[in-house]
Amino acid sequence: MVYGLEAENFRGFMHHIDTSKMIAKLMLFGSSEPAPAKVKICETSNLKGDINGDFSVDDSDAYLTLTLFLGEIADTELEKKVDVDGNGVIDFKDVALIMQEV
Ligand SMILES: [Ca+2]
Ligand SMILES: [Ca+2]
Repeated sequence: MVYGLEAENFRGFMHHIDTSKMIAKLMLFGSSEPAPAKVKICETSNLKGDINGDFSVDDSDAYLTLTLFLGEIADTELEKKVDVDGNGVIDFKDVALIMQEV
């Protein structure tokens, strides 16, 4: 059960990972539809945390991390790049570290 601002984002049954992602999106961007949704993954940059390949670490990278990788084991080169703190799992700390770069 949910009530209050943005409650419409939590209707029906949700997996706890999806609930976490939505809460983080709302906390980071104030909306379930953040502006950087148009970004795409690019593997040309070797900069840790830069997963859209624009050679800077910003909220677009944090958004991609949230929506695509959170909760996944970091075993590919791209996932290792997203695992900013290097603990082997893509988690909220990685998103927070990316957001510190903004
Ligand atoms: Ca970037
Ligand atoms: Ca991590």
